Amino acid sequence: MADFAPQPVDPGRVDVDVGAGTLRPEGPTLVRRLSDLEGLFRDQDAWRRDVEDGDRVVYQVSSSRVPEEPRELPQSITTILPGTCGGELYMTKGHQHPDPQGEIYLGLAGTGGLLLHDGKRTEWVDMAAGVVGYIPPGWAHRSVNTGNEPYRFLAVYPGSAGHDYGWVVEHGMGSRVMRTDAGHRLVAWDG
Ligand code: S6P
Ligand code: ZN
Repeated sequence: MADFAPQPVDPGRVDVDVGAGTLRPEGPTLVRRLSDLEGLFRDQDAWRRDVEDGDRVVYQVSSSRVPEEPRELPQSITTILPGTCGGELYMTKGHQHPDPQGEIYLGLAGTGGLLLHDGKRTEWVDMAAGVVGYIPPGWAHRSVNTGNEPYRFLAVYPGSAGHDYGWVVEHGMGSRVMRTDAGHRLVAWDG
């Protein structure tokens, strides 16, 4: 893999390949499998079975070359595959920005949702191509694929925001998003 050590990026154009879910010039790509989401799905027995039964890819994050450095605005495309684990829809791990700063998501393909939690309140934004989801400072966020096709979105966030995954493990996300015959529904978090 090439070395993507932080370095200043000249002004320029970034091409969004909506079909491939990549940005060019291309930075690092991160792949998250079920085994990377330990302790996050409610049904841990189902999660263990699914990990042993192929450990499917749940999502992928492809970044541009803009570094996660103060005052920069990195971009990435997340693609969440369709699927469920114990009836819970495939989702990202979810995180809080330790340095509370806003972020925007732009839906590119498929259907999904943006689950937000500030420790007390929980909000849900339906996402599709052309929709901007706004994440205010201080709101933990998790993305969910609610459809039968890959759900894909572009994220733009402050380079100094950081990513705290422990916050979600400690505080939860307020709701879980389950598959139903009609689509999906939010159910109360059970810790
Ligand atoms: C970064 C932004 C996204 C997520 C990505 C994966 O601030 O919110 O690029 O990193 O959707 O989610 P997670 O929760 O595994 O980082
Ligand atoms: Zn974020």
